[in-house]
Amino acid sequence: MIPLRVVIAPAVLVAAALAACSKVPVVTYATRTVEIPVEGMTCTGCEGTIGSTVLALKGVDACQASFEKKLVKVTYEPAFTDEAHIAEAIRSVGYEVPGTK
Ligand SMILES: [Cu+2]
Repeated sequence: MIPLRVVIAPAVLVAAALAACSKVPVVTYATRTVEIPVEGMTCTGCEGTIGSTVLALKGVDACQASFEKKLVKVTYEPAFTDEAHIAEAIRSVGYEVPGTK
């Protein structure tokens, strides 16, 4: 009779290998969330313009613009972009980001 542990051991190894492999595609980067003051938004259309512009940037995971709060909340991966780049994109579609040029 085959000892039970011999049967179990390979199954455990396969499970461990699968667990290790399954982590490979799920590469997560550190993210940072900032609220950037933006001047010039007057309606939800402005929010949409800024949202789609910022979301198109590489490294941006989320963007929520509020014309009422005059804020654009952005979650990004610092490995790929930074606040200066995001501010530049916002200015490029006609809005002001105080404190940046
Ligand atoms: Cu507008």
